[in-house]
Amino acid sequence: MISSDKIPNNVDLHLNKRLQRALEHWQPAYIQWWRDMGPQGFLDYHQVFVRTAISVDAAGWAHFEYVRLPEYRWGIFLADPVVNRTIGFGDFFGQPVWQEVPGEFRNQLRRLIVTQGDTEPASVEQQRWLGHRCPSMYDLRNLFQVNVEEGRHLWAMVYLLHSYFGRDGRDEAEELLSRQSGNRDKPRILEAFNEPIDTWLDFFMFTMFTDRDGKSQLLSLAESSLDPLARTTKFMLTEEAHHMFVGETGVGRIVERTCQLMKETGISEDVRALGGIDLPTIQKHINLWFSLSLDLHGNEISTNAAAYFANGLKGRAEEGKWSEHRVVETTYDLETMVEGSLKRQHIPMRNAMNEVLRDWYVDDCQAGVTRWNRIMERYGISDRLVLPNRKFNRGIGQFAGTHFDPTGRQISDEEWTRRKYEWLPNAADKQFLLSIMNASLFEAGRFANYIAPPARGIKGRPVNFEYVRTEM
Ligand code: BYC
Repeated sequence: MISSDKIPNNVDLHLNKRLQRALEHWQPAYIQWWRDMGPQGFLDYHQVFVRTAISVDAAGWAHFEYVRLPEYRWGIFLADPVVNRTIGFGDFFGQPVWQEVPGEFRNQLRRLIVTQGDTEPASVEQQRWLGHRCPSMYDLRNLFQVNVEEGRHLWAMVYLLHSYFGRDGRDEAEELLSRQSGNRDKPRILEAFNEPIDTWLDFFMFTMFTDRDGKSQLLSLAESSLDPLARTTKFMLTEEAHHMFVGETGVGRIVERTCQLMKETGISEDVRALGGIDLPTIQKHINLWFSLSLDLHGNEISTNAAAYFANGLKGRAEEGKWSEHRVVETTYDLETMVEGSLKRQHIPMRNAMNEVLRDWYVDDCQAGVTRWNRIMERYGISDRLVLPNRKFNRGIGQFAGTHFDPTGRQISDEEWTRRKYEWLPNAADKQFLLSIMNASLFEAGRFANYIAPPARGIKGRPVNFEYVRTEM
């Protein structure tokens, strides 16, 4: 059960006074960060209908109430331990999991936890102005739910840093509040978390594609030999699912509205003239956020990934579904770049673990895109949305520095420069989106013209429920 302490937790924090004091010392800095970098304009006079964890089992943690955002009960929640759990992969396969950090893996683990932790506040920073352009009260509430849970995920990583990494961990926890998304001098660690998210199309694409990287990375960390890391990330995954729901249904509702506008006026009519978002613009945003999120899986050939796997620190998604867990002999048939040309190579499977996770990720994304296409099918529209080839627009890994079109055809620098904005959003696209999102629709039950209402509301409430209320 979760305590009602100053820092809600299910880790018996009160029994470890030193840790409790350290976290209580970090807490005001966190709240200050939330005030400075969290959802701007909605911190003091609004109450939001959000869910808060009251226990980690399926029934107990989804407790809903109106909350002022700075008073959200962020805390430390770990999934229940698995009795006699053993390491599921790598060189230590079959040995008991670790409850403490082994000295020889300290740096690797710290690095993984810091990288994971850094993405959480980054996403809140990226999204902090979106409330002023929300398409409905329902969507505003979903944005804030995502934001408070990303804040909680930061708490999850800070708990691990404080508990297991001593002085360095405390320093890292402070650094997590001092880097800033998009800041030239102190940027966030991974590139996709420095991109601005100032339209709701970007937000939905981010929660669809980038939060899904969150899912694949958390699934692989949930297999970790460091048991507290595995249990922490396991509970984070239950929260992550809602974020992807927001992204997938958000884009789906935009696609649906676009289909309606296309039907109303004849298929070839320009949807933009009617204040909707045309399919080519939606496709460009898929191209952008999918490729940025592919980069988040790291290099196709990675000695870091091989070491993480060997040491049992970070596995594959759903490791239990694989038949062989040491992975010493097998190879991965990988497309690589050699002196500017594509070449297939067999590389040791452990070195390809980033790519193995990326395979899982691409399949999971494809399932979502297929569901969007069913909406168009239902409306009798023959256009289809697609994922670009995974070599397209890459900034990390084998294909960075070489250009490919969305079908995966290698192209020259000149063709890329000339045609880039056929495939990716340009300034005019951004301006158009901002023009149809120029004010917040803060009225229960009303939706912006470019998005269809959801099929149902939150937690049995109607779609026109007052999901965010203003205090008088
Ligand atoms: N941007 O061997 P490589 C989420 C660096 S999202 C910039 O391929 P590795 C969320 C790399 O650091 C999930 N730099 O790297 C979603 C290394 O640098 P050094 C977040 C990059 O370690 C939405 C060098 O390139 N969780 O939760 O195998 C909202 C060599 O690279 C990037 C995690 O990421 C990049 N994209 O793979 C909120 C899990 N990629 O050492 C939250 C933890 C690579 O040479 N992180 N580099 O200076 C990891 O597992 C790994 O760090 C990565 C990178 C998979 C990210």
